[in-house]
Amino acid sequence: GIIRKPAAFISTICDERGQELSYCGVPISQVLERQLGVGGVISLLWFQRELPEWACKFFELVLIVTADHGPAVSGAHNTMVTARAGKDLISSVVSGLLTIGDRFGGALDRAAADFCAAYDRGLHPQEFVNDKRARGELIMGIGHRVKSINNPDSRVRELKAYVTSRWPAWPVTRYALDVEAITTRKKPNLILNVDGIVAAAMVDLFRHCQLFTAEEGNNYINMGSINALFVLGRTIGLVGHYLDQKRMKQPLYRHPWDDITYMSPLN
Ligand code: Q5B
Repeated sequence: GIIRKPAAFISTICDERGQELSYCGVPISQVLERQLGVGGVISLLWFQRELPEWACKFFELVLIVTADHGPAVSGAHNTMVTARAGKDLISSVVSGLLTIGDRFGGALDRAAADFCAAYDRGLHPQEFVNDKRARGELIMGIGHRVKSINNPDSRVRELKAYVTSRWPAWPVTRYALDVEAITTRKKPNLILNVDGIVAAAMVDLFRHCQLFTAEEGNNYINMGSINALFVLGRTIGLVGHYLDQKRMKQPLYRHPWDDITYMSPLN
């Protein structure tokens, strides 16, 4: 018989060959007819399964609240500077996306891994905080440059209200909130931030929606799927900042000299 050449790629999430495009086996007409929404599409294309409505709505809520946080944050700043240097949409958006990391918007996966590891080890939240301090490590998902218990982050409040009213169980979110109660006693801005609440909620989602094995849930955390929610959400805002600068025909940005301390090592 004919020996088929082994395929160069295996792909499991989308098939465009037939009459109708399908996302993880669900025809696109069904996706629309059943109003699965963007959350349902994330559920199919990222997690290869139809997650319950409360989970899909959560993805959409995360996209809405992370879409933008003003022009001053690292990502928006880079996008605006790049747009004003005359670059195209993709270059400008990518330059903003590349700032996402531990300090800005990219703390979700490590926060998820750390909160759930500490919870699973039965570490008291105070022991977890002490342990991090002893290692000289920051707690991922804790702390904000401008938000604090005196200036609460309404995004976190909305997400917390949704999770605590819709999740079948949310022990890791509870744990993260207990950590926040300790860290905010040290400094008022050491709140559970937007990265932290999404991270903890996603661990509880993986563990309690009854559609993932423990191994699958851990793999999704390790693969970076929780950071992906912030990346996708913030891309909406970065496109907005690019269009905003272009619309206003903003000139090349040059940082003012009086805002730079010039220091030579030789004098
Ligand atoms: N301290 C976020 O720092 C920030 C501590 C801590 C223990 C902590 C910092 C941090 C962990 C990573 C994280 C996501 C860099 C943040 C986001 C999206 C955003 C952004 C926006 C949006 C802020 C001052 C003192 C020091 C530190 C101690 C600080 N954080 N201790 N655990 N986590 N967090 N990132 O205010 O004794 O004085 O030396 O890295 O979760 O990115 O809107 O801006 O939507 O765009 O600059 O919301 O917390 O404070 O670093 O100068 O520290 O607090 O050890 O103690 P700050 P620092 P000491 S959400």
